[in-house]
Amino acid sequence: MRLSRYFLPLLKETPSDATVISHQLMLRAGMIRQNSAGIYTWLPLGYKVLKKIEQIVREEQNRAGAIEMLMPTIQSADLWKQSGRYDAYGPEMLRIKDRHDRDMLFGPTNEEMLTDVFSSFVRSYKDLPKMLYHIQWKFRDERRPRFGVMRGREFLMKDAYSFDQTPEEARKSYNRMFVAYLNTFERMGLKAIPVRADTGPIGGDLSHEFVILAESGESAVFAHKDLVQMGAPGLDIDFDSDLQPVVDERTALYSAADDMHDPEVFAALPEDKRVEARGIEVGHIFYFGTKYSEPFDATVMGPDGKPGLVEMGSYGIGVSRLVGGIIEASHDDDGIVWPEAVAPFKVGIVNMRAGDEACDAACSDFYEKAVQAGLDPLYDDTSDRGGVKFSRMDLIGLPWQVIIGPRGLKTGEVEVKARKTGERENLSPDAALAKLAG
Ligand code: P5A
Repeated sequence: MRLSRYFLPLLKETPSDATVISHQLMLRAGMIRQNSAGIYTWLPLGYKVLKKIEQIVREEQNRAGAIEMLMPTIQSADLWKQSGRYDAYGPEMLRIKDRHDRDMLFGPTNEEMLTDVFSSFVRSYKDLPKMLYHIQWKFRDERRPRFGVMRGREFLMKDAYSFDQTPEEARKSYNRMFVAYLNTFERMGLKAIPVRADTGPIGGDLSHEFVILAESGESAVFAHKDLVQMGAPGLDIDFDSDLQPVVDERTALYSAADDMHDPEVFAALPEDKRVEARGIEVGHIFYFGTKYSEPFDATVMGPDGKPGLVEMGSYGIGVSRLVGGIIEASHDDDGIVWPEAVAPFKVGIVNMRAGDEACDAACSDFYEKAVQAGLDPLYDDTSDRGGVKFSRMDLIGLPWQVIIGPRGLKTGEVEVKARKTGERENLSPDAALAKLAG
């Protein structure tokens, strides 16, 4: 992409209503624009990151055996009256009337809808287990939308739902998602730790939040240091094997969100093993048994010929929240520092003297080759000053910068800068391309 043809509306001033760094940087870097409180337009740069995060989430859901589908954003209130959550959900639910005066709503989550769909098709235990998911916009009329996309009113969620015949089988589904989540967040360059959590309006009695540690985090987190330092199981893990030991290894170590925190147990840990921090909840998983299968009469015939209610769980990832969360975890004084896996472009090319024939030709050549090599470059071909170009590149945080100017051209070299470390290297254009493609 040539910057002169792109749409990258940067802000010079930090908007005063943005209190956390990720919100400030997303606005300044032209990633989002607020339309109403907690409702955002995803500008091209932000949208690209959102899509990359979404794709990683999708790949890891598929790897764990979940099946993608798509449910609507607008739901009938009848579903929620049937589960009893229509009144219970309160003012967070955006209630809508259609032209026939029927009660509709913009879905804050989809337990009811999928249980209803599922129960109208599935009859036998032979059809289980099943894990279905979609990645769809949700609406929650939050009392205090804030921190940009991290607590929006309209936000993108991946929500998966598991259906099993027995509690034991349901626990296996829970474990699959638990492991898939650890891998998912690690692929994004995040260290997300699973902490015991309260189930709130979703219900059930087994639940974990996945939190990344950050000063701006909304939830208090308490955890054993070894849990915080533990790596993810890895993408080669067999999801058909017994995952309980993998989950046990982590859940045996103390961890809790604020609402599940037990000060006495925590205090019993060795002092140097206690981590008390703030966290951003990027995922939340629930096992709630028959809470929704009961009101929707979602039963399957067992091997003994008797019908039984299906056992369910649901599993959420805040896809749009992650965009802010990753920036909270990865930035410096100059701007965003994207982990490569989610970067909007991999390489930024800076033309130090746009208008100079030799410089333009060298840049165009490098740009074309970078496109060919699949490096997804953003080429700053504008006539702005060098200093402006450098700070813009640093702000938007692409992992690599290639600086091409008249001085280097004399020796046949370009300068390659790593955004994260600031390390610079002079290389021939071909060597630079090889390095970046490697
Ligand atoms: C699990 C999937 C649920 O809704 N039902 C379907 C369950 N869980 S949850 O914890 O309430 O939400 C799942 C994740 O969505 C993100 N999230 C938000 N992101 C941005 N703005 C919001 N207002 C918001 N609310 C929830 C969080 O990452 C949460 O873990």
